[in-house]
Amino acid sequence: MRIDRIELRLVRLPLVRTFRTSSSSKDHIDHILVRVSAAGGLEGWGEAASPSDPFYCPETTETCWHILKDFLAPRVVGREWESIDELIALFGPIKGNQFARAGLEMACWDALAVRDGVPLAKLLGGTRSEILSGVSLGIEPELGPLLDQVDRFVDEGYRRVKLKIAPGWDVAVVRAVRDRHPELPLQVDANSAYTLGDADRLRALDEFSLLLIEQPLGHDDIVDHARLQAQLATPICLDESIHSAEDARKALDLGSCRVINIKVSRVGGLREAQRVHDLCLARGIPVWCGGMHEFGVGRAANVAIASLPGFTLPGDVSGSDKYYREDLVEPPVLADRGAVTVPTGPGLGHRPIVDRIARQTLRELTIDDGLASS
Ligand code: OSB
Ligand code: MG
Repeated sequence: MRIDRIELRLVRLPLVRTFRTSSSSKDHIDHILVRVSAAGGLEGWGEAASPSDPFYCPETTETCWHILKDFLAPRVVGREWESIDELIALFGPIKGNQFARAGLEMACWDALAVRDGVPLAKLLGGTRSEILSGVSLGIEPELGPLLDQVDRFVDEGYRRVKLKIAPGWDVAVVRAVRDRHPELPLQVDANSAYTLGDADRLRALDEFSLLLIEQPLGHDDIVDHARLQAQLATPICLDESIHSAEDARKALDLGSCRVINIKVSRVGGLREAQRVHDLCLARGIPVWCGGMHEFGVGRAANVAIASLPGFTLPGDVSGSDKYYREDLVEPPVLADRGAVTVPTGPGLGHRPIVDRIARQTLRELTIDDGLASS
């Protein structure tokens, strides 16, 4: 395979509802779509799903643009590779910048799968025909609107609910949801808002039979998480701290978590996501697919990876109507009673709607033979 041209597009979509976490608030999402082209009209699509601000992780939309434009794309354009591992080898000494890598790698996986006429899920080793999906609900100004959303998504059949928490929006909120839905599979996500000094407060969550507590402590920590896990009955799940299968191994060896949230973009792509999955499967650690409010392209990749056998917990890959009035792919990714069908067509299995993407594009750039042009 040889990619002759890489197109980057900064695309904006308004969210149907403002989304607040312990560290940020958003009413629209800017992601970079990556389109790779090869001989014979072959193409592939990817999505660099970085937040626009460095409040979840150090990367931003602009760092992704920079790394894609100046380092990743020029190393790939015009070069021959056969397997994804050979493609990744072209990235060479570039460190970190997982969201940027994931965007380009995803487009190359899609191109490979389309060329070979196989669904991306199959190429990745997926075994499921549908994935189980939950919803992630942001912090609200008041309890009422949160409870209304919980009721609505439970009615729609979503398989579990995740509540964003922060100091001051935690025990009472979880109690209110649990009182209303005693049997609901429920979990919480702190996005690094606590410290070890808050262990008593976090232990107070043990009485609500939560599936897990996601990333209570520092975004880059696995040591204090091990100390905290030893004091909690509820399993800790790591998100922000895990950027690779090596990180996952170390966290599991230390006892820092009992569950891992696999995000394709946070670990730098589908290949590394497979590796984290394989490690966890071998060690009996349940995983689930996290999300970054992906548009249809990245969402389709999430569906594909979540079809692997170790994804035994419902993920954050909800139907795109939870986020966007109109998505950018056809058919849209939809959940039916909390299940999303894994497509059987070649590649991502959801076709990008090019004119809609063009309408939502804020900036675009083409890289061919190593040179950028707007
Ligand atoms: O921590 O999982 C997170 C969204 C943006 C940044 C971080 C996170 C999230 C979510 C929403 O929880 C996941 C989704 O519905 O796509
Ligand atoms: Mg999280």
